[in-house]
Amino acid sequence: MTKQYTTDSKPFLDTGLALVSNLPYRVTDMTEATNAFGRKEIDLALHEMPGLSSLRVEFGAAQPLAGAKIMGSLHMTIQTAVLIETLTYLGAEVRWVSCNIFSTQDHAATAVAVGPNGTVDAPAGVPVFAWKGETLAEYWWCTLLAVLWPEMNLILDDGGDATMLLHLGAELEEAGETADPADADSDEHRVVLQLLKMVREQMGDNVFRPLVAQVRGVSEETTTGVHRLVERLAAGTLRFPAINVNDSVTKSKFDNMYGCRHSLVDAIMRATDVMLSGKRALVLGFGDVGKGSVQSLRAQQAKVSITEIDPICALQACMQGIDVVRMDDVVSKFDVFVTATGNFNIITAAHMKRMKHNAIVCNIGHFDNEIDMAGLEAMVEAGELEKIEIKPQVHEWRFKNTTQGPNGGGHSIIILAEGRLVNLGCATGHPSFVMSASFTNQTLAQMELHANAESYGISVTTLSKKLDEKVARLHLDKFDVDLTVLSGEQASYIGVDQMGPFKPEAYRY
Ligand code: NAD
Ligand code: 3DD
Repeated sequence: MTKQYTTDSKPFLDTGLALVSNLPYRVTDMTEATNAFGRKEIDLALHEMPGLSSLRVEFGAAQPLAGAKIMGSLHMTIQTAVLIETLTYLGAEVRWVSCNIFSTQDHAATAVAVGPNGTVDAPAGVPVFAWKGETLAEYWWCTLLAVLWPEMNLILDDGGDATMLLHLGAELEEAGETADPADADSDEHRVVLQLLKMVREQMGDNVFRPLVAQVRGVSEETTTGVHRLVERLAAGTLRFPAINVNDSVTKSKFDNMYGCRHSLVDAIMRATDVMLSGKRALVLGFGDVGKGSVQSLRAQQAKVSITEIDPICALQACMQGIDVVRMDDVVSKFDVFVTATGNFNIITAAHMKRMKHNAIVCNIGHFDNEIDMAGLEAMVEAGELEKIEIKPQVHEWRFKNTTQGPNGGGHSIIILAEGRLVNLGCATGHPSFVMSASFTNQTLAQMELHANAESYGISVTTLSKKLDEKVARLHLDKFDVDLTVLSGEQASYIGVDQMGPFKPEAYRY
């Protein structure tokens, strides 16, 4: 039973939402029509997610996640709904939020809250706190509500926001300090500090330490989240073991690459209807996501170049006939810009001042700081720039003092999803099949943590290659694949077991 928190606490900032409450869920639209739409799409998605459906068949009877209480912070999409209902099918209790203010598909959130056997009048699903178009204050209110779960013992994270909130809260309590919003270095950081300050004022100074102490481990979905975990591990501040799901080959070499290949142009087309053929497109960063993004744009016959810092990735681009350029040299000549670095300040306000009229700017990396949105907001404050909403998640930013616009006047640029990941802000993200591979890894990681977390110590590890190959096998049947089977002699000749693993740990696919 969830501990009864006070429900008369003051609202958090301008959300109108009591800081702590016993709300069983909060979604935008609890109606029959929305629930039916969500449920239908979940059913369709499951057919395209063979890895998850196979795990349900293989492990359903054994209930391997019985006793697991999983708090999830991952884009609340139809595909995530199938993941959630796989975790509960295997015995887990789950509470869920999205990890991005624009990525929730509201019909997915509604259907998850109602559940397969509930109704909108008597929801019997999973506590979910997510809706498309959350403010930052609402986003962090949702995340707090999901972690204020004393029984929580596992986390499933995407980008590390849930892990960060728990760690920061516990660190402040241990230091006997109250968060000071004046210490913030960004609008979002300020909201987090205001949240922590209000928790301290309304709930005391021993809220996060017990919660962290309960958490046995976290499985992390994405590159940037893994980077934050590795940073904490190196600093000696990580408080529970982590499984790095991103670096399962069947995650990052599929989701990050082929998922973005599908969903990048889907998002740009839905947002702008601009013809990409023949346009000059610049993808900044040529890692897994950048490679998929280049393929996505090239498939539309755009003329694609990249920027890179890494000579190996740059050489890979050259081998594919892709120009490697510097942003400063080309910014005034290109039509479309896509950041995919996981780094920050990749496209600055100064860059955007120099862009062509109506250049399209978007980010497919995890956080919005790849594009200097704060710098643009400052220019709006200073009266140098006007922000005009064309439609939700599509804005014209009109410069007042430039001359490359119509009739020598100010030019505009079109920024998608306010610099947040464009494929989930302006479209529905990756399709089900590729997310099935990612989420099969997530489910296996949660099962592993639930069974053996204490054996890991404080660490950041990946799943075994045997499990990675299992995930691949679970998806091959969709393609009528006939794998060749090694003979015993061949297996010993190349030094592998007949049924795998077929590659050494260091193999790069
Ligand atoms: P990656 O590390 O494989 O690739 C990032 C690349 O950017 C690297 O090659 C790096 O050398 C390069 N880079 C870093 N700083 C740069 C700079 N200043 N200029 C040019 N290049 C630079 O990471 P990835 O797996 O491709 O992920 C990239 C980002 O996308 C991460 O934030 C990740 O979390 C996110 N991601 C998003 C989605 C999505 O659906 N939108 C899916 C998976 C991952
Ligand atoms: N991501 C992309 N499409 C998604 C979808 N349809 N549902 C949930 C999450 C989705 C983001 C993932 O690629 C995540 O693994 C990441 O960001 O790495």
